[in-house]
Amino acid sequence: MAKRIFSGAQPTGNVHLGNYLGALRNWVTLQHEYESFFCIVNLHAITIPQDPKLLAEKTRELARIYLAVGIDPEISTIFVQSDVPQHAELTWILNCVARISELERMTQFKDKSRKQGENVTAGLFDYPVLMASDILLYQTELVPVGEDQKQHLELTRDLAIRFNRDYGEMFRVPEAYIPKVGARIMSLSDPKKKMSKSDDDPNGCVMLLDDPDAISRKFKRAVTDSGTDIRFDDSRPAITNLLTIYQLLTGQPTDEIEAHFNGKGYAQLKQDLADVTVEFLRLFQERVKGIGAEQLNRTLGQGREKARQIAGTTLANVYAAMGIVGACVSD
Ligand code: AQP
Repeated sequence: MAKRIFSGAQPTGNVHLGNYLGALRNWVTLQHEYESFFCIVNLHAITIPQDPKLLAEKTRELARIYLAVGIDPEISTIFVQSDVPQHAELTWILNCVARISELERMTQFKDKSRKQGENVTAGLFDYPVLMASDILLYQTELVPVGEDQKQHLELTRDLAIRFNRDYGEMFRVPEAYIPKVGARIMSLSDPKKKMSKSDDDPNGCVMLLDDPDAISRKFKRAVTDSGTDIRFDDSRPAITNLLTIYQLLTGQPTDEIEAHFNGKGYAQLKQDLADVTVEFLRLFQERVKGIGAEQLNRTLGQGREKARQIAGTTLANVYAAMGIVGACVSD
C-alpha cells in the first residue's frame, strides 16, 4: 500500500504563521516522500457558526494558500472535504464506535465549548470523529499537524484499533508527525497561549495575508521576557517564540542566530523579525494573487475525483465488514 499522508486546515478566518510553521510548511516537504492528501475541512468549520458567504470565499482562499505555500497539485491531492461525501458517512459509522466518555476528555472541545457557552453544538463535540474519518478513509500512514492536534490523533488511533479488533483488519493505524521546532507557535501578546485565529487580542496573531504595516506593528507590540539576553531558553518563552519564528523563516541554525543577536536589544530582534516576515509574506502573497480561478477549479476538480475514488473503496469495505448492505446485494 502507498505510504500516505493526510492533513487539513479549516477555512475559518485567516491562516496564520502558527498554522504555516506548525503544519503547512511541513506538508510541502513531506509531499515529495509520501502520496499526499491535503484537505480544506469546511465541514469542521461549521462546528462553530460561520457566515455562509464568507465560508465559501475562505474555502477557495485556503485552496489558493495551499498552492502558494508550495503544495504541488501534480504530486499532491488538494480537495474540499464536502466534495467527498464519504467523510460524513464514515463519521456516522465511527460515531457508533467512539465512546462519549472519550470525546468528553478532548481538551479542544472543553476549551472551545467554554467560549460557545449555551450554543455549543453536537458537531463541535463530534469534531474529533470527523477528523478520524478524514484520516482513516485514506489509509493514512502519517498525519503532519501542530501539537494541539496530538490528542485528536490518539483518538483516531484508538478508533482504528477498536474497529480493526471488532470487524477485522480495515484501517491503517496512523502516526502523528509533529515537528521538533514550530509545533506550537505562541501568541505574540501572551506566550502562554498558542497563536490562534480566535484569540481575543488580534495583535497576538500574524496572518499570512497581513500587510507589512500590520506585521511590523504586531511584532513591535510583542510581549518580551524580563532580562536582556537574546537566546533560545525555555524559561523565557516570549523571546524563544520570537527566535523560533525567526529560525523557521530564515533557516539559520541556533548558534548563528544567537551570535547575530549577541549584544543587541529586543527592539532590534523585533525589527529584524518583522523584516524577515514581511519579505517572506510579500513573495507568498504575490503567489496567492497569481493563482487564477481556472487553475483553482482544475486543482480542486482533480482532487475531488482522486479523493472520492480512494474514500469510496475504503467506505465500501467498511460497510461490507459491518454487514451494512443495500438493495443491490443478493441473498
Ligand atoms: N499556534 C500553532 N502553532 C503550530 N501549529 C498550529 N496549528 C494551529 N495553531 C498552531 C496547526 O495548524 C493546522 C491547521 O489548523 P486548523 O485550521 O484546524 O486551525 P486551528 O488549529 O483551529 O487553528 P487556530 O488558529 O487555533 O483556530 P481556532 O482559533 O479556531 O482554534 C493544524 O495542524 C494545527 O495543529
